[in-house]
Amino acid sequence: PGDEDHDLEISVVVRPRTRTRKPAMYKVLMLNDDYTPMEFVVHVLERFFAKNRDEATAVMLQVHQRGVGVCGVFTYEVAESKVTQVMDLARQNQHPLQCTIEKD
Ligand code: TYC
Repeated sequence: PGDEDHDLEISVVVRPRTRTRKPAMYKVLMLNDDYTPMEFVVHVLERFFAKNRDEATAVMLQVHQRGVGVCGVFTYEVAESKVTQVMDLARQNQHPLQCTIEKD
């Protein structure tokens, strides 16, 4: 007699995630062209990719000689923001500099 709710409880067993996912990472690539001054590319690498003068020069020369180089690796939103900042500054200075994103 009386309350019998106590044996009607429903158990739900939730399997824990195997692991916490790391975010997908994306490379920001700088592309060579025949017109953008080397000094401007070095400036961009220092300003937006936290490179010192030597690191920036090495990446710029890699792009100049091989056609493409890696500026850095970031989450998608950060990578996209870097590309926008580079392209905006290049456009303001009327340089044809291009950079792009590639999944790491
Ligand atoms: N090739 C350019 C020049 O000779 C220099 C340059 C380097 C341009 C890297 C773009 O991403 C670049 N002035």
